[in-house]
Amino acid sequence: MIRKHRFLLIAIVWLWLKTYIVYKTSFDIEIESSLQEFILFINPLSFLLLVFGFALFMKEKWRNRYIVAISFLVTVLLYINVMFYRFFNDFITLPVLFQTSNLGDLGNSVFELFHFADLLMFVDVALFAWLVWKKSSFVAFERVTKTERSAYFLILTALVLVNLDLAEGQRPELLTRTFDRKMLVKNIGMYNYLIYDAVLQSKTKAQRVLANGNELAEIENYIRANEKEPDQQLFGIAKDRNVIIVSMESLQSFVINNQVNGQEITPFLNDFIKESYYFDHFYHQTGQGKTSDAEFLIENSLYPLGRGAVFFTHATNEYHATPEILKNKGYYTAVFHANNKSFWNRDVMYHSLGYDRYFSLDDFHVTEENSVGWGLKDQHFFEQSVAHLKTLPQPFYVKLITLTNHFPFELEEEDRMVPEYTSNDRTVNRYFPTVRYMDESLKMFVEWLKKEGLYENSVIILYGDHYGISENHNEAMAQYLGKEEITPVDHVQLQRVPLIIHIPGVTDQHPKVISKVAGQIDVKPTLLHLLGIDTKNDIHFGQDLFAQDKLNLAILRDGSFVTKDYVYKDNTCYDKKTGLKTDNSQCEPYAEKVKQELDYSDKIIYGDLLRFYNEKAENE
Ligand code: GP9
Ligand code: MN
Repeated sequence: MIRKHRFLLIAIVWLWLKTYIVYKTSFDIEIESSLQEFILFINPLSFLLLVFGFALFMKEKWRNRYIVAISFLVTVLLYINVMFYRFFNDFITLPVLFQTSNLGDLGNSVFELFHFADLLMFVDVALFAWLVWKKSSFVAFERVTKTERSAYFLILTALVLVNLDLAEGQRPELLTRTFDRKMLVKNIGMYNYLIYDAVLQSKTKAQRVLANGNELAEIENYIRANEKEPDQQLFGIAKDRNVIIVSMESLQSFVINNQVNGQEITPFLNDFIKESYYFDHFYHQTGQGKTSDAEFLIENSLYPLGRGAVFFTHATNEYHATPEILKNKGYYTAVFHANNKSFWNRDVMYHSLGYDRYFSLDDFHVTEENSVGWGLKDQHFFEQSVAHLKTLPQPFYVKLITLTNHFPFELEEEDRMVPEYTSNDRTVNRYFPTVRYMDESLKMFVEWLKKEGLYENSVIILYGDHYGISENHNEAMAQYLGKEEITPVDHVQLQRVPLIIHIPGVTDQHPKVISKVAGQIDVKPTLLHLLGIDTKNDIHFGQDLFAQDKLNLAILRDGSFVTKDYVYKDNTCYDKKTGLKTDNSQCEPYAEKVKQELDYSDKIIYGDLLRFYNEKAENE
């Protein structure tokens, strides 16, 4: 019998082993016990048995071709995941897999991410094809009996059940709590995860149809109870001013007031902070949608999704974002970003957020000389943006998105103002000169604003969008920070990004460093209050950063959270000061709230609940 199905068995067993080898070599999957290792080992098998199993219903000629085709497709899937993981340090999900326009635009980065050894992954498929083509005796087979077929699928079913049972034992509620993708992949496997994801996706679609306005009422109650009174002195202090928001690509807080080889990394920002409100315990809360998630947080004060990029999955929802609110107050709203307009589905999403105009790639003059890495260099980007800005009706609300400080942090010699760092990690080394370059570009931007008379009557908000250095680079980061290792607490602390609020005539008189624990979710109500706009009927999860009793809390999208004294990550509570594990009861008071808040936010997005809110607002 083994002989009879030799080719099929070889293909299954080999792809199984290959997947396991790739798990161990290309992904960083933490294993804590031999049982976990065993689960990891068996988890690719059920999916492979399923997809290869269809071969048992085919005639010889088709059957062997089918085996080769499936080997190829599974390998492609595996490989896409490897590439994706190298870049995002995460496993791919269906919404992201199908936004091929984005994967195509990765361009140079893909090239960076490609290793020659990757080709080895496809050698076996070529060998299988050769066997089918040349060695028909080796791949020959006899008719499959009904009993054999039944036995095969029985084994498959048993395997799925055993796998699920073991996984559930490791992690109760595994399949209902979706935002820990690593945990899922570790337990049910990368392939099954995609099936799981597909089921979720269709559930998502159904959720919108089934949702009704009543759910919003409960959420509104929560939000009203959560709300804090704005600081009366600051409420309306920037009334009718222009708003200029800059998304600073991959900028983390650890470079602020810090040096590389004895030189300041962000001299401009360090000075600018001295004339601004600077938030030094401000966290990014993004998920897979990276820059776009940050934009989503800042302008909606809703959480992005645990899977996929909300800019892609729910771009046609009803939102009540800052640009729309300001537009209704007579502002002109525009966004500037020198990339393909469809990247992150921005062209569709910006419409839903209430933007009048999107200045994208086509609106900029981009040449070989003025580009590097992902495109137009920041300095040129700002220069050309200011030329457009001059022509806009005022007051305006604008958002500018920088690009040069993006992985793989490419920069020409002439633009390098600080040396690379020296470690054996090229990514970390190259991060510093590109940050320095962005800093210089920001300096020029502010100068140009002054020159064009656009500075005095504006509020300028600068924020870091998300981390630039992923945990794949912990070793070099530990070296840079002078630590032995990056602990879980260090890791969470590294998710801090700068937030700077600059109000000419106000913050230069009374600058302040504010150390409340906060996050991107808090920007929307804060800004609206500065502009003197009431938010008593607005749906938002953030709290005014200047409110006296603003909670010390930042909820990260993977379910981790930070309070004044504690960090909660992977079901463990840590003492922030010592970095050591502490009793879970310390984090307990927040844990329920965190879960609730993420859940409410997801409900709004999946159910497209703000469409009911808008109806209500119109009826008022
Ligand atoms: C792409 C730019 C970078 O337009 O915003 O995106 P990221 O990879 O950081 O999300
Ligand atoms: Mn980004």
